[in-house]
This record gives sequence, structure tokens and C-alpha cells, in this order.
Amino acid sequence: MQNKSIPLEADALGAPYPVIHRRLLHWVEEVAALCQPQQIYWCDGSPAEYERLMAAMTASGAAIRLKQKSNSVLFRSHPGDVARIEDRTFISTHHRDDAGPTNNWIAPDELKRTMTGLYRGCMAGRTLYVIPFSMGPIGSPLAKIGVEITDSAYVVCNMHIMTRVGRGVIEALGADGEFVPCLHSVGAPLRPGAADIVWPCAPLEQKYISHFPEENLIWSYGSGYGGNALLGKKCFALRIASAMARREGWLAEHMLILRLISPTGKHYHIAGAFPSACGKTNLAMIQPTLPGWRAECIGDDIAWTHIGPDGRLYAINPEAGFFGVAPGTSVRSNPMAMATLRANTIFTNCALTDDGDVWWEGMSPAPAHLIDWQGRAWHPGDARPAAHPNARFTVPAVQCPVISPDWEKPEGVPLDIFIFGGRRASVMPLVIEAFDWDHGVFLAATASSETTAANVGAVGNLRRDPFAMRPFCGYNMADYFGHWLAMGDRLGDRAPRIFYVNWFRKSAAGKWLWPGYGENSRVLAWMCDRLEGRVGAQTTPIGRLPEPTDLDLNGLALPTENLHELLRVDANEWQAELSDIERHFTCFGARLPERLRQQVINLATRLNTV
Ligand code: GTP
Ligand code: SPV
Ligand code: MN
Repeated sequence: MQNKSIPLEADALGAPYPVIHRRLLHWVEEVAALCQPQQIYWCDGSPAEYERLMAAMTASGAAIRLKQKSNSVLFRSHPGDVARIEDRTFISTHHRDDAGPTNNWIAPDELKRTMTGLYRGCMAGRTLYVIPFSMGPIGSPLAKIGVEITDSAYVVCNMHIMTRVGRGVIEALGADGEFVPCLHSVGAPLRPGAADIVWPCAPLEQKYISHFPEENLIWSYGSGYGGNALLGKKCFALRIASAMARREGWLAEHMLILRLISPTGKHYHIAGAFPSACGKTNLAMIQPTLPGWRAECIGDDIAWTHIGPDGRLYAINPEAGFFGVAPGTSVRSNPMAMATLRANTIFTNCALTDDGDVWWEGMSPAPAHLIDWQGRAWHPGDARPAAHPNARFTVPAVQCPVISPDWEKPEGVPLDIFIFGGRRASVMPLVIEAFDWDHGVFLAATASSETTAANVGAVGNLRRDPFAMRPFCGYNMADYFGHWLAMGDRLGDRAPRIFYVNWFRKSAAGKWLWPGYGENSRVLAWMCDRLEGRVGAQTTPIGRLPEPTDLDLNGLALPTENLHELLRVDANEWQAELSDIERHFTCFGARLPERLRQQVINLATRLNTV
């Protein structure tokens, strides 16, 4: 590996390509002076670079090569660094109200002072990597550029897969292009001669995932994991981008994008927002069980959408890979994900089989012996899971057998349908069609879900997760609701139709009522048929639901009582729900748009008239 030792060269700080962007060079120099790395390395995004870094991490014991999967590795994180950490995530704006009640807030001066103290000397003994990356295809009018500085080679390799990295980005930047500076350190300086540990990170109270949306700046410290460290993803493409999108009149959303093709060959583009670990990757790669229907994947986690010249809403996937939940992924539940993972994959916190492959809960019957995600022997029946519940895979999107030929189309795909949803064992029916845009925004703004292992903290607690953006909105959520209402006004009759789904309703005995996965195509087909005016619905106080006979359930052995329960709207339950929605909205105070207040009144009125 070519590296330049500091003191730094005045020109391009050792970059393997010409860098003429003075602001970028200055920033790298400034960060190096603060963090005191042993050396600086500019990433070129090449396969050779990836291989060199992986070889070094394999040699050091940080990565384990998988015998059964070509060019694939397993990492085991520190047991305290396994997921996003919402409690340590901050939106730092000058006025606290601009971050809003759903975000943690520290004033920019104070936060920068604290973090500068942490960053001082934090890269001692380590390499400072400069990663120029593009969110969206390089050159797309909708793409945006970031530069991540990190001291983690794991982050570099993951960024190779999740974004477009390298020289082409520097060329696109030119002398004075816009970029989002993304500073990351694992927060574990190495004393001279000290040996590294396999997953360096800082203690929880020193972890900070900080965003300064008023200056498009990201500072992350102390964690090496996923959304905390791969700063193009949640930090840039959602938190910073959502604030940019509001200023610039577009939307940055926590959404999968898929193309559903009807038996007659008509294309429907669907974008769906579900909270973390609530089914986006699975829906994005759906294999419809309904005869004649097909699907193509465009993205599994993030959508950037703009109003096009024809007045419709167009979506791109700003990412280049999938950072997906491993547990629950199987040939039965998500065969396309399993096929995607055949090679060139980074696995994190999965279990290791004796023959050198990965395993996780829900993949297949458990082998008789495994090494668990913490490197300990594991046997079926052990109390702890073999894979961490938030174990993940990082894999190039192009490897997905059903990736759409149009997934990198620079202008994106025109959206027909928005789906919102969450994970709720009761109350929420299988599907609701919104009466209109405002009602759809209301359904999304009041979305609720049980918490999952994607965040460090309790699992299974019910909370409101508006638009599946509660952890990802870079500004006041009430203003975000207002922005959605304004976008609806601009879109008028070209706006996508809005639906709400819940694949996760359970019986009194705690069993899933709906088979989910590929069978979700039956619900998607109902939505498309609604757009065409081809299928019926019943009007209920909470929205339009299919009559049992409106869903195509041919070939599905769904007990009648399940269907009844999936579509049941209980007046008493919804009175309680209404009270909880009112409580949820109270926290936004006067900033809550009047039109959403009106939606609460409308729901109350409809409930009282049944
Ligand atoms: P993030 O990457 O955290 O944003 O998650 P995601 O929304 O992409 O969730 P993903 O598709 O990875 O699903 C998370 C878990 O939910 C997995 O264990 C899936 O097996 C499970 N799951 C997904 N879809 C369904 C479904 O239709 N029914 C049921 N019962 N489980 C599902
Ligand atoms: C999520 O938590 O919604 C994820 C995983 O997609 S992470 O990148 O860690 O945020
Ligand atoms: Mn996600």
C-alpha cells in the first residue's frame, strides 16, 4: 500500500490521483493535524485496494475468510458495538426547535468542543483513509458527493460496496464542487508498538453520531458499526439529505424501491417505508406468488425522490449495495437475497459453521456445532442466539438476480404507490388505502412499530415511528410533515397513491396471521388494481380496506378466521389508538401542521359515527 507519512506534503497529501479541490485538501490537512494519524491514504475504489485491505484484516485476525463463499469474509464486532445507537445520535442546530422533539440535540459549539477533544490524537498509530464517494450514479443529476475520512479499513471496504468510491468522484468534484465532509473515527488510538484489537471502538458514553444540517457536516466518533460508521447511509443519505431536500424541494426517505410488473406487462413503481428490520429488503426482492406477476429490485433502504419535468415523482436509490439483516433470511423467505450473498460479501456478527460458511437463525435447521458471533462454541438449544439478531451482510446490489435493468437510471423511476407500515401484533390491519394525500400523510405520520435489534436498546416496545424516519429525520419532524403536505400540493393528481400495511399482525396465540414474504404480492396486486379501478374496497373509519373477496387468495390456504382478523377494525381498540395519536401529536406543539390536526378530528368523527 502506498502511503505518505506525515508531516504532510503541501500539494495533494499523497493522493494517487490529482486533487485540485483546495477546500477538500485543506479539510484533510486540518483533520490529520487534529487526529494525528500515522499515515494518510486516499482510496481509489479499485478491487485491488479492497483485496489489499481485506488481506491485511485477515492477517490481523479482524476478518475471517469463508471457505464456502468466494471472496467473502466474516467480522465479529465488539459486543457493545452491534447496532445503531439512537441515544448517542444528535441533530445539532443553532435553535433546539429546529431539531425538534424526536431528535437528541446539543448546541453546535458545545458538541464540537466535546468532539474536538475526543478527536485530538484519536488516530494515533492508525491510517487516515480518505474515501471520496458518490450517493447515486456518478454524473446523475440527482447524485450527491461526500468524502468520508475514517481510521477503519472495515469502513473503507463496506463503503466500496455501499457507495461509488474513487477517482471518478474526485474528477466529478473538480476544483470547487459541493461535497459533504463526513468525519469518522473508531475512537481507539494505538500507543506506539501496541497491538490492535480485532474491533476497536470507544465506550458508549464516548460514542457520538453527530449531524450539523445547517452546514452539511457529519462527525461520528467511537463506533465502527453500520449506520454509525458508513456515513453515506443514514447520516448523509437520510439525516443530512432530508434537511437538504426540504430546502431544495425534494424528499430523502427510508424507503425500498421496487418495480412490480402485472400479467399484462404494466410497470408499477412502488416505494415503501418501514422501520429498521421491518421488511424493506424482503419486499424489495419479492418473488410474487401470484401467477403472472413479476418484480424487479431498485433499492432496499433509501430513496431520493424529485418531481420530474412531467410533474410526476421520480425515485433513485442513492446506494450501490445492500446492508441487510441476516437473521430470518432464507431460501424460503428471501431466495433472491440468498442468491445475492453467494460471493463478494462482508458478513458481520453471523455465526461460523465448521466447514467455513456463515449461519444465522431462520436460515435452516441449526447445525450441531457452530462458533457464535462472539467467537464461542455454540450448540442447538443454547440460550443465546448463534448470530446477533442484528447480524448483517454487505453485498453489491448488482449481484441481486432480480436487480432492475433500470436501477441506475440517472433520472430514476416514476412512482405510482407509496407504502408505509410497521410491525404491530394487533390493531393495525393487513392493508389500508388512504382516502387522499392528506390522509396518507396522516397514516404515515402516525405509523407505529415495535422496536427491533437494529438499534441498541429494548426490542419489542411499541412506539410511533413517523414515515419510518423517527431516527433519520435531520430536522423538526413537524416541519417534515409540512414538507410532505407541500409536496402533495405540488404533485396534485400526479401524486403516488398512499397505502399502509402491517405484515406482522398476530393471533391471540402469538402466531403470524399472514404468511408474508412472497405472499405480500397479493396485497401489492390489490393496490395496483385499486389504481386501475379494477377492484373493490370497503370504507371504514380508518381508511379503505379490501373486502375479503377483493384480495386474490387463490392457492393460499389462509384460514377464514385469519383473514377476518387481518381485516378487523375494532372500534374500542381504535378509540385507544386515537388517544395515543393525540398524545403523539402533542409533542410537536404549535409546529404541527393544521391539516394533520384536522385529520385527527376527521378520524374521531368517523369513529364516533360507527
Ligand atoms: P433495515 O435494513 O434495518 O432497514 O431493515 P429492513 O426493513 O430491510 O428489514 P428486512 O427486510 O431485513 O426484514 C427484517 C426481518 O423481518 C427479517 O428477519 C425478515 O425475515 C422479517 N420479515 C420481512 N418481511 C416479513 C414478512 O412479510 N413477514 C414476516 N413475518 N416477517 C418478515
Ligand atoms: C437500519 O437500521 O435502518 C439499517 C441498518 O438499515 S444501519 O445501516 O445500521 O442503519
Ligand atoms: Mn434501514
